[in-house]
Amino acid sequence: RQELIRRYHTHQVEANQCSNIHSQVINAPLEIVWSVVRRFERPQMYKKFIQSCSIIQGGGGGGENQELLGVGSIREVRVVSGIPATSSVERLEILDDDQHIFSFRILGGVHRLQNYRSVTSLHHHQMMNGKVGTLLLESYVVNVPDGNTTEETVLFVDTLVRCNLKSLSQVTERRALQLQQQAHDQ
Ligand code: A8S
Repeated sequence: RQELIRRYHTHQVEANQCSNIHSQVINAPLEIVWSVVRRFERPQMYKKFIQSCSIIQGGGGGGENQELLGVGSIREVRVVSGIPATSSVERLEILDDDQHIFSFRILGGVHRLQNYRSVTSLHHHQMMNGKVGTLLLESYVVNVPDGNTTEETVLFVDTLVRCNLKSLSQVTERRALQLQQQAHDQ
């Protein structure tokens, strides 16, 4: 695991860039969390600031199946109103179903986060109550925009990432409970 974390979450950070890593323990099986994280075409499943998403270029792995877009696919997301941004064009960089690693890069759009790249990895995690949950790690690198400090940029991005991870926890924990309930009812 440590080797994997070193490999995927160590970023080269240039002088005009900043970087950080977040962790989130989720009380849901890894398979459920992965089924949500891997859906490159549906970030709005848990990212509350994203209003809609469309694939502007499919690529790799999936063939005709929209659910299995591969590396190189490009999406355009529209951001909800009230945020100093309107859209973002993003490329799928890593989708590893064996090691549960997902990564995308921002190519353009109408916002200030140039050269944003993030990597998300999922790991099995023993919960306090003895159940198996998920440990999620998400790291990012991004340019510090002209006129902003590193601290401001990290604060801004961290706020968005934390919101996304909170929401991902809620969505997947709810889904895990539903599945448990269904199994129990049968
Ligand atoms: C993600 C992470 C981030 C998304 C940011 C940081 C963004 O979608 C929002 C505001 C911006 O200013 C930039 O995993 C951008 O999506 C909510 C439009 C890219």
